[in-house]
Amino acid sequence: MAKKYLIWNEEMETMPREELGKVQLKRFRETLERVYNKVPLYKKLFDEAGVKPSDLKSLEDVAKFPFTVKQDLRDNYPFGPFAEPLEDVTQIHATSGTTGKMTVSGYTDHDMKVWAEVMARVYAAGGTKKGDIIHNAYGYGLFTGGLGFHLGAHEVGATIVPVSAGLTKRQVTIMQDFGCTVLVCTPSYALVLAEAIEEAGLDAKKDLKLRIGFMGAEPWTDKMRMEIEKRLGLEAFDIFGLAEIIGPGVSVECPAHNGMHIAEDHFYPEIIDPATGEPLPYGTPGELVFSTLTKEAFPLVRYRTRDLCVLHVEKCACGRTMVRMGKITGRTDDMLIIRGVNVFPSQIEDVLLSFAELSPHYIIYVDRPKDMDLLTVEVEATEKLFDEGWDAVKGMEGKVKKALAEALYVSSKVNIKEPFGIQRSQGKAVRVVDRREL
Ligand code: DLL
Repeated sequence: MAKKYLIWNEEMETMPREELGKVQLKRFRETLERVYNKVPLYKKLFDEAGVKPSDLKSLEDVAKFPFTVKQDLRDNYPFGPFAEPLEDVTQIHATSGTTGKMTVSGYTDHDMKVWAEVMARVYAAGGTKKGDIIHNAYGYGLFTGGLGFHLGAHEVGATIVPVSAGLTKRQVTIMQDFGCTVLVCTPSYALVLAEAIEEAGLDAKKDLKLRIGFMGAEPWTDKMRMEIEKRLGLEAFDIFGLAEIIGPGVSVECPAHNGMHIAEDHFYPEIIDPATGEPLPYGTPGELVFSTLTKEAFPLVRYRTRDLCVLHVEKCACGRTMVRMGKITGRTDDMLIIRGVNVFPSQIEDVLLSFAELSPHYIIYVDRPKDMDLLTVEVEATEKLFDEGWDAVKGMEGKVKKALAEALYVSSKVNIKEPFGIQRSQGKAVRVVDRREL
């Protein structure tokens, strides 16, 4: 490839896989010792499963060890899973806890260095360097997005503008006046910003200096990426992470755009069959499981993320040897079962974004009138479609309904709303409202 890629840590990121395996094995053993001796939760889990840290003779033995699940963390809320005394924990984050108790993550100084390192790899993968001005619209606070991107910016020596989420009009002014070159925010908020830029009468390509975007924290499709790139005039990179493992920085897309490279020297990935827990080979879709290899305060062994994706090990054009994960196609817990058929929101997004007459804002409702599941997709018309009138909108509803039925194998109701008829989000977008349990 003609393009010269930036790699932050050549030694680790391009390490031959055999050598990497040795590093992983050594670090995995250390982590097992650490959790077994320091975290009562793991002493119990390992004893119940009849395994000891010394049973890990090769990476093939990983599958002998028990999984950790979110409920384990909730049962030991807040600090039970920590392996270091609280006085050595220098930063704490937590997930929102919308589906139960918050999950709390702790970091020692060493863990903060690991986080800064993996976030520097993220920034470099997209070509960020000293001289870049980063507009950080991820939320600052207990959410790991804002502070994770902040930390990495210092590591690469770029200038960080800690805007955080909200006050969208002001964000546009800041981007323009400060000459921001890198935008980091959720993909749904990137679209909100694109709209605000257009509303202000600006053309992102001419009036702004954005070159690169790192979008993540929620699922998005490649079609959504193209839409964001076109409207914001930047190259968008998918970035993945979760608070339990470190926050953003677990994996990131490189300019080859064929998956997200996992920082495998710090996070050990596996794919399992979500129903049986059996490990699956590379190339097979399943649930993503991570073990941390270098974390001190909050190490995790075989943590079930509930995210669904595929891992690829074939060499990448960018030179990195680290495994790539495909886009998250859904979660084991956001998969909708509609009249017995498995439906993922990403499949619906894919169909909606293939229509130029629709704008990429949508929400999915599931109801159960008369004991029968009803899937309703609400999506916005573009100004152009809306101006064509009622008949055009109704005709389009029929076309979308047909395309959805072909892609999902279930029928749905489609409501096309007026422009701005769907509520905008500032952080992670709520795409699915399942009203069946309510
Ligand atoms: O969302 C960390 C993050 C911040 C990642 C900023 C990227 C950018 P949590 O709040 O713990 O952490 O949520 C983790 O979000 O298990 C996935 O279901 C989802 N998720 C995160 N990144 C992506 C992505 C942050 N790129 C949960 N694509 C994860 C799809 C993502 N889903």
